[in-house]
Amino acid sequence: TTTGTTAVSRTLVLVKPDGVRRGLSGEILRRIEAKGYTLVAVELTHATDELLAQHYAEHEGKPFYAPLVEFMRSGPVLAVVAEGQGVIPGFRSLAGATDPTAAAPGTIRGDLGRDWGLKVQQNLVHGSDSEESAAREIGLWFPNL
Ligand code: RTP
Ligand code: MG
Repeated sequence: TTTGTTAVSRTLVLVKPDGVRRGLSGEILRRIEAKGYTLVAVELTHATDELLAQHYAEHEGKPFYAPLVEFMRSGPVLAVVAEGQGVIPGFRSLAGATDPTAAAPGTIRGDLGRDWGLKVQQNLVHGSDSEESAAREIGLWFPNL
């Protein structure tokens, strides 16, 4: 089991522009807090091309890269650092599968995500996928933390 002795860590969560536009920022923060994670930093920000290029460097060259960056530039995002035991995989469990139609009920994307008529990139949230990604992404979005 991963409970009990799991180290406290931090993850970067983004409420993407669709989530902010639809007024779901509070609901998403509520789910993070209700799980027992602590909010360390929260900032509403309009991401620059430069920041997004760094954030999504692993996806550069993929067919969905350009539409993804364009979508992420379409409005403000809520950048969040959340802390807790096992928060990196834990938040990914809360978020659910990348595709909102496949995401299980009970998850953020499963309960709230709408992908009909939309592209799969409009899936409400981002969550860091490893300790290395979390450290790198927190440094990009919160250089003063
Ligand atoms: P995230 O990074 O946003 O937490 O999501 P993820 O790990 O589940 O997905 P990832 O594979 O890292 O992809 C990053 C984001 O790119 C968009 N995407 N579009 N086939 C497609 O059109 C496609 N595949 C991925 C999604 O917004 C995904 O969250
Ligand atoms: Mg990812």
